Amino acid sequence: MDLHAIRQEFPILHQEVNGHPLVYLDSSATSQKPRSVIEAVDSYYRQDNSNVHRGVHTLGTRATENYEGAREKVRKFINADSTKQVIFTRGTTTAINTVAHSYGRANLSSGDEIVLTQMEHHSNIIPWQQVAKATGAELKYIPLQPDGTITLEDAAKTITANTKIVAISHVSNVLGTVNPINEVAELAHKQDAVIVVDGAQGAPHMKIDVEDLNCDFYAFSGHKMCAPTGIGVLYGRKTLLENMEPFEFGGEMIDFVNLYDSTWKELPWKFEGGTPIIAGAIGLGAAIDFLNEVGMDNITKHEQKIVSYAMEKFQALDGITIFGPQERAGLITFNLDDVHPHDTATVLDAEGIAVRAGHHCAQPLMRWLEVTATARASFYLYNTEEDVDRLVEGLLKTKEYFGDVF
Ligand code: 7TS
Repeated sequence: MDLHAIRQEFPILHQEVNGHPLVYLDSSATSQKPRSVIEAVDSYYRQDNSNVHRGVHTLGTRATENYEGAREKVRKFINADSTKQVIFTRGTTTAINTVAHSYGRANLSSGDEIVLTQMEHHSNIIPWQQVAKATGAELKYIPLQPDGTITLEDAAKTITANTKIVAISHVSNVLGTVNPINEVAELAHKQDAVIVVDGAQGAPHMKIDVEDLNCDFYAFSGHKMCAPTGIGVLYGRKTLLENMEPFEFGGEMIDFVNLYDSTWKELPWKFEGGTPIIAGAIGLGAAIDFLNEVGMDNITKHEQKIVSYAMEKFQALDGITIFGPQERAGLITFNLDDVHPHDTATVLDAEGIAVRAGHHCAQPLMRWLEVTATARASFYLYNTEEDVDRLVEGLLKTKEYFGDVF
């Protein structure tokens, strides 16, 4: 599929915002959805809507087949051994909380260490803070280099014999840094620790092979990879998942319930208490079909082309600070001198250009960068070089406008 054909699949892109054709540069927050995903959700509700794993009626059977079919698509997409290792969650946040709660609380005690990096999203910090408070474990952070990367020397120093869990983002949502997961996994395993990967900004943008990455847990969100909101995935090693207690208790996840005690279903269902996110999972299945049709390697290549083009244009501008390394995933976080990022985003919005401004749910990283907020443009498979040109024009207008003020 060429770029024009890809863009045709996204109805939302073909509209004017504030009198200008929309330029959507906020896919790291949430991606847009192709027609096939919208139609899969629509078709489920029109034709198959029914609860899963219950009863024998035809709609229920269809819904169950579609829901479990989506799980198989996810399994293949990340190259997991078995669908037992694919747990549907509400998103990355719920997936990490599941590990922190079910694995962390059972396996940590005073004197143990949880190792994070200084670039983590709040969703990969706060669950660990809470577990540390509950168990007496300690948090440690792998420091950042001036360009926002980590070194393996620092990682090796921070991960010690006391480390039980290493939790690290695959790709930073602020810096665009791609972390060396494989090497960090090796360091963690050498110390008998497990590695939990926050893949929220990884899975949408590159081919994921959980075997190759050698990770113990991998968490990601559907809504950042063309699927609906409210669906995500926790992948885990089978032996680890088997030994973990469920995080939520209730319907769907039980085997036998007695008055004073109960037993759980086998994997993956013991972690899916309550009526699951059926339409969301089906939408995620359709999103994976779409991404596979385009090809994950093609998506990575395209984003690299767009981000390199944007970096070149940005670096030619005066009075701009770019955060993060030169080699990066498809996003640029930046600030214009003397302009608050919210003002930048507001002027751009008036031009029909959507970028994000704020702390990007990474307040500790903002403090490390010595800013309170930044602007961020993030790219996906549907963005074009013309989008970047429009952004740069918008930034020049912003500077012109605020130049009178300062
Ligand atoms: N981890 C990372 C690295 C993220 O970028 C995000 C969301 C999350 C975890 C949480 O994902 P959720 O789907 O559970 O909310 N990041 C962003 C962002 O950068 N702007 O808005 C949301």
